[in-house]
Formats: sequence, structure tokens, C-alpha cells
Amino acid sequence: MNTDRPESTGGTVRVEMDGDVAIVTLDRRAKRNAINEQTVSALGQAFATLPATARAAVLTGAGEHFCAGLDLSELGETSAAEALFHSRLWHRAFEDIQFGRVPVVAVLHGAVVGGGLELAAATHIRVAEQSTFFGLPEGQRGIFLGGGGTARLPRIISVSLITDMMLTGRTLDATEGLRVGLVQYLMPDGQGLAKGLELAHIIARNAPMTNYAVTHALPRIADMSIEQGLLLEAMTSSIVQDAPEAKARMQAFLAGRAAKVRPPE
Ligand code: 1HE
Repeated sequence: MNTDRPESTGGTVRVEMDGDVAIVTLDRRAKRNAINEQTVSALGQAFATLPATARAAVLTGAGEHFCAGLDLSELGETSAAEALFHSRLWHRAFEDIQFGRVPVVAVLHGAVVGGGLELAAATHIRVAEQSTFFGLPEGQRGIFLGGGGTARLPRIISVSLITDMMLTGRTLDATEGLRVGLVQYLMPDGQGLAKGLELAHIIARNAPMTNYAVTHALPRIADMSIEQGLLLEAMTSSIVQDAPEAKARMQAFLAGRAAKVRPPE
């Protein structure tokens, strides 16, 4: 890993490069990476200003837990208007993750709860270490989701499961998280980052326009009517295939110089 030129975003978030993969680390470990205003701004800033050489990113948390969610010490006597703008700050920051320039792989361990689960839901691929557990304790705290969870989580897991987690405080372990599709990969403790980096380096080798279409067009098409979606699909695929890199890749396959698709190992 090249840590010669770490790009600092101010205190709670670190960015380092591993070749053409950016590693973004949430590091407020004394507070279990609970997210206060400074942290959510630093997260958004980190993804909005990734080094130009980054073609994929990994998001990870320092310490024993990925993220304990909203920093509850900030709630205090917040008015409705202040809470509204606070929630919108989270929305903007997480938009910079979900609809940023490069795909993001989250590496999860320990608590992934409340706003921490909303953060994970803004990434594109999730790897969980065995220690991971998921929860939405907003019900117990007398608050509600405010970091995009109501919009993003139902596109990953069922509304009935989210309802159960919020009403009863049910938590899921890593194996259950894999079973319900909350994460796509499950790894032994201590091996999540290596897997996340392996996946991110595979992603970084794709044509950038394909990655962009997958992260920006696919989820939006999924939210459209079929008629609108099919038109946007045709327009997106025509732009993606027009890139010189796409043409070179197809020629390489036809000339027998590209890898074939293989069944899973
Ligand atoms: C915190 C927070 C926090 C820890 N805000 N300070 N999130 C929650 O309801 C989760 C609350 N946290 C926990 O349940 C536990 O802390 C953990 C399971 C995550 C970790 O347990 P543990 O035993 O490793 O750590 P700890 O001893 O509980 O916490 C260490 C310190 O971090 C301690 O502070 P200290 O000054 O006494 O050392 C904790 O107070 C502090 N800490 N979590 C503030 N969340 C956009 S809306 C989203 C809405 C939500 O996210 S609601 C869910 C909030």
C-alpha cells in the first residue's frame, strides 16, 4: 500500500492510495466511529475529492466497530428545522458516496448500526467480517432514520425486515446479513480488508464508463417505468460502447487476447 501521500480530509477520515484504489478510513474509534457533523462532512468531502488516479474505493472503519451511527451527543435540544438540515447534510454526503466518480466497496466489522448501516447502504458492494452485526436502534432512541436509510435500505432488504429491526430492536449477525442480501461477501475476522481490496482492484480494471453506468444508470433505471428505463438503457449503452477503450476490449476478445468467462470456483 502506498501511504506516502495520504490526503487528509480533517481529523476523522483518512484517504490513502493502494495503486488505483482509494482506501477511505473512518477513524473516530474512541467514539466507535459515531458520526458527528464534522465526520459526515469529512466523509462527503473525501469521496467528492478522491485523488484523480482513483478508479475504485474501499470504505472501512478503524477500531473495533465499523460505525455506531449518529453521534447521539449532538442531538441535544435540536429543533425540527435544525434536524431537517442535519439530515440533509447526511444526504448530500452519502450522495457523494453512492453517486460519486468511482464504485465503493464497504468493509464491515463489529457494529454497523443506525447511521452506520445507512452509510454502508450508500456503498455499492459490502464485505462483512464475521464479527459484524447490524441494527437499527432508532426505535429505542426515540428517533428515526435520517441518513437515507428509508430510501436505500428497502432497495437492499425487505421493508418487513427493516420494520422488524426498527420496531423490536432485532439485530442481525454477519451470516444473517449475507442470507438476506445486506452484504454480498462474508469473511473471517481480519480478512475483510484484503477481500475488499481484491474486489476493488478487479473493479478498477473495468472500463471507467462501464463502472459509471453501473453505479449511476442501473439504480436509476431500476426506479423508472419499463418504458423510461429501456430508453435510458439504450442511451447509456450507446455512450458506454462508444469509448475507445470499449472498442479495444471487444477487439481483444475477438482476437483471442481477452479472458473468457469462467464458472465460479
Ligand atoms: C457514542 C455512540 C454514539 C458509542 N453516539 N457516542 N447509535 C446507537 O444507538 C448505538 C450506540 N452505541 C452502542 O450501542 C455501543 O457503543 C456499540 C455497540 C456501538 C459499541 O459498544 P462498546 O462497548 O464497544 O463501546 P461503548 O463503551 O458503548 O462506547 C465507547 C464510547 O463511544 C463511549 O463514550 P465514552 O466517552 O464513555 O468513552 C460511548 O458513549 C461512545 N459512543 N456510540 C455518541 N452513537 C442520521 S440519523 C441516524 C440515527 C442513528 O444512527 S440512531 C443509532 C445511534
